[in-house]
Amino acid sequence: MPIGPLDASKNPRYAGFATFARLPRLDEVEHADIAVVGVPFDTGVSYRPGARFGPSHVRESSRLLRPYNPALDVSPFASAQVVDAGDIAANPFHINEALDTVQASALELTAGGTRLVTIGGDHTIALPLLRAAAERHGPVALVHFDAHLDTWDTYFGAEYTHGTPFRRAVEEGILDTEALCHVGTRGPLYGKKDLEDDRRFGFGIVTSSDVFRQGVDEVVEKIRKRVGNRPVYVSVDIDVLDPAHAPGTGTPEAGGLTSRELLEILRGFVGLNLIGADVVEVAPAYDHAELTGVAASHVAYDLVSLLAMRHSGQA
Ligand SMILES: [Mn+2]
Repeated sequence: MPIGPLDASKNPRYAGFATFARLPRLDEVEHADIAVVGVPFDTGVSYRPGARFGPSHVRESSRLLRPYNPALDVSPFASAQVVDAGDIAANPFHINEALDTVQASALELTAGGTRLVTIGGDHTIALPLLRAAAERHGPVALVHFDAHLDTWDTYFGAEYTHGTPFRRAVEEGILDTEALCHVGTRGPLYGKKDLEDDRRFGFGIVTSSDVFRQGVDEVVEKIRKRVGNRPVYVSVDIDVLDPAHAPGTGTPEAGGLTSRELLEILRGFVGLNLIGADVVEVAPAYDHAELTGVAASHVAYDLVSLLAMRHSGQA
């Protein structure tokens, strides 16, 4: 039997250590099927800093998550051993070294078949996480929720930033270019070439406007068709949400998804061959009333639920 979260009838939810959803730590179990791990790193940001405080904020905002997920009809913490694996100690002064550390740690954590849901940290960390995923599964499909494309080339000549991870990933051959999709993009770009480059890399785009105009079901259908049964990695930049739903982030753009739309799309992924996921760019200094933290913790909870369903043969 998996060790579950602290019993809320005996330990008040606001008391005790803030592990994700009050789950046990990795060192308290013999084997983890699914681990939530933090990467407190924001050296790759181009605008507002602060996502290094994301993991602790999301954990603190996750205290109210309960053990049964009615939307997916699963008790994720009973269907799989889920743990909090703490934080990966990424060097804040050397981006390349930080990327290597994240990749090595992800490989170490997944050595026994453990699936990861990573809490960022800025979006730079998706690159080493995808490198680790590709080492395990070969080039992976990617569903990328974000206000931005994150396929730009360089900033100030720097190749590894939070605006460039997916261009690097395509260049490195770690993505399955038949099955790439951005969801929720919007806002001004530098020029049309941004979109042309992105298309050349193989990405399909479901814009924020498409989600509004076509609706969740049609969008889910499109994504599922593109991904098929390939191993798929889901990367969620919390700025995919409208600033009304997630003000606590580094590069906010108006006109984003509601947290309801995002959760509903994710719930449409039941049965996909999900192999890992991240939720990034939560920057608590700009948050209010835990809006962003709560949204991110619920997104992570649904991702954990999808992995738990997959693990236990419920999907
Ligand atoms: Mn991003």
